[in-house]
Order: sequence, then structure tokens, then C-alpha cells
Amino acid sequence: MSEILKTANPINGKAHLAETPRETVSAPEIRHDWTSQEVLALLTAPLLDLVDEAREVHRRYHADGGVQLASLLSIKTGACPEDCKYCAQSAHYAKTTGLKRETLLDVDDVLNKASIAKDAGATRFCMGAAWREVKDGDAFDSVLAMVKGVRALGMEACVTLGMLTQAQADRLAEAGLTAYNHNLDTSAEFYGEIVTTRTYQDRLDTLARVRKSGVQVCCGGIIGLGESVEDRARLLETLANLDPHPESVPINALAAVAGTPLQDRTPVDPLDLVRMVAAARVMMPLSRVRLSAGRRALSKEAQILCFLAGANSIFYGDRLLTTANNDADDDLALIEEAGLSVEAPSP
Ligand code: SAM
Ligand code: DTB
Ligand code: SF4
Repeated sequence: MSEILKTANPINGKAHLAETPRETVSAPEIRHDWTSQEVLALLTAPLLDLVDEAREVHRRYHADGGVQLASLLSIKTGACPEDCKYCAQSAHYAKTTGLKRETLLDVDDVLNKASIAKDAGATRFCMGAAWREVKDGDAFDSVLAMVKGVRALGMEACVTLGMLTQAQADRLAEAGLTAYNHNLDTSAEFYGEIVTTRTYQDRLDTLARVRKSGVQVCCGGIIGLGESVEDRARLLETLANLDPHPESVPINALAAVAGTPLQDRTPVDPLDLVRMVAAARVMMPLSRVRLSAGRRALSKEAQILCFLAGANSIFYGDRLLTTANNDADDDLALIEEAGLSVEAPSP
């Protein structure tokens, strides 16, 4: 932060921190050459200036005001060999979290849940497995059958299964998978503080294989891990400099799970989540920005501010993977109250 310029906030005349002049912050075109300084300037701009800018981009590219409802299901829970410090499912913290390990759900069971989610209004069904990486064999074959079944219901299908080989990504594409979720979580610099059992480059390599297979990329991160605003800026910089941009960008706030090393982290300021959503919207105008974990801790007003700042997708349904999510009826009422609409299934 040493070279930071102090520029005047046009609203209250007070100084605010920015590394670049305001004019350079306005860049609604699709770009893949963001610098850390530009992103930091966005994240530290006066809040309403940032929200205004994000709103302008959002209205230009997403005039319909649709919110996508994505339902999430843990198809294989717990006993993951990775040591992600935020995660309830890591085997490393199983003694303290007490999370019960489960085997892969049956295909029929999963498709039944997808069908229930569809009837409740969801258009995307996301399935998460607590795996470090995919192994070829019966379990992967079952996941392929789940993907085919979800697509046959007329829903978008997304899976998050850990690392993939190119051949596995190609098989998921053949099965009709819409999107693969694989988050970068935070900056490359801070990553080692959170995960030691894989590298940032491992994540980027899997993302490149997904892109090559033709499956859409769903990639975002988490705030509230103990990272700095510079780390948040570098995460967004890395995401926006992927070419093309990820089609969807989940922005999570840490759901602090008892028994994990991050259980006592200070809860994030909801306005920091608004800033992340807004900056993601400005930087990745066409992407879906999904307001993800941590939404349950937000007031109605904070959620509406996130929609105003460009969020256009939420996880919908009572549960995320291992933690509770907002009530589905409350979500539908909130979308209506905000004057937004539930996105219809894509043809
Ligand atoms: N094992 C796979 C992987 O890591 O890619 C898939 C499942 S993992 C649970 C999917 C993502 O959820 C993580 O990358 C992380 O960004 C997010 N996540 C997991 N636990 C979280 C928590 N407690 N709070 C917020 N986000 C979380
Ligand atoms: C994402 O970015 N967030 C979702 C989904 N992708 C897989 C997961 C959130 C998990 C929250 C903690 C839990 O329920 O265990
Ligand atoms: Fe495993 Fe994914 Fe949890 Fe990390 S985030 S411990 S890889 S399930």
C-alpha cells in the first residue's frame, strides 16, 4: 500500500485510498489485462461510486434483472484428503468437526433431489464431492450418469469434484455437463496459508482443462479467511484475466465451521461482500456473479445491495453442502420485493 495516492471522495470530500485516478476505474468493456492497482482502486473506491459503476455495467449487460436459482447437493460428504482450513469436509479436522463421512449417493437419489429442486424453481443443479481429484471407475461413472440425468430434466448441471485430467474433463463434456466449479479461493500469495496439500497452479491447470473441454468454468473465491484487501484484489485480477472470463463467479463469505482452523475468524463486514460483488461485476460484465456461502448471515437489505451491485445468482434451497442456507420461500419473496425476477430455464 506504499504507493497509494489519496484522492478526494466526490461525495464527502474526504480522502480515500486509491492507487489509480478515478477515470481509469471506469472500464466496462470486456478486458483481460487488469492490474492489481486498478482492482485495488475499485475495491477501495467510495462505496456508492463503486456500486453506481457496477450497476451501470449490470444494467448494460443484464437488463432483464433475472436472478438464477442454483440448488446445491453434497453427493459425497466428508473424509477429503485436502487440508483446506475453511472446510468442514477435510479429513484433517474430522476429529474436531465431528462430521460424519458418507459414501457417494445413488444416482436415483440424486436425480430425485434434482427433480424436487426443479419443481421448487431452480434451473441449475450443482453437485459437490469431497474429493481431492477424480479417479476413474464406478464412482466417476455414477457422476456422469447424474450429469446426464440432470440435463435430461432440462436443468443446467454443474459439478465440483476436485482436480481433473483432460480425459476426465472431456468425458464430463460428453455427458453434457454445463459447468465445472473449481474455485481459486484467494490470491496466489495467500493460498499457502489456507491450503497446503495442493498448489494454486494445480487449480489453474484444472481450470485450463475444463476450458479446453468446452465445459463452462465456474470459478470464484471466499472472503473472510484472514486475507488482506490486496489478496482480494489479486484474486479478482486472476479471475478477470482468465480469457474468456469464467461464465460464473461464486463469491463466498466464510461460513465459519466449528472444529475447523478458521472457526474463530471475525465475520466479514457485509459491505465488503458488496464491494467484492461490485468489483467482480465491473471486471467480468457478462459473467453470472453468484452470491454464495455466507448469505444466511446477511440482512435482507445487504442482500438487496448485493443484487444492486450486480449479483445475479444465488444458491437456493435449505442447505449448501454441510451448512444451512436461507429459507427458499424467503428468497422468492426477497427477489419479488427487490423488483427482480427468477430466471427462466434456458431453452
Ligand atoms: N472438493 C472440491 C473442491 O475443493 O474444489 C469441491 C467442494 S468445495 C466444498 C467447493 C468450494 O466451496 C471451495 O473451493 C470453497 O471455495 C467453498 N467453500 C467450502 N467450504 C466453505 C466455507 N466453510 N465457507 C465458504 N466457502 C466454502
Ligand atoms: C461455491 O463457491 N460455494 C459452494 C459451491 N461453490 C460448491 C459451496 C459452499 C460451501 C459452504 C460450506 C458448506 O456448506 O460446507
Ligand atoms: Fe476437500 Fe474441497 Fe473441502 Fe478442500 S474444499 S477439503 S478439496 S471438499
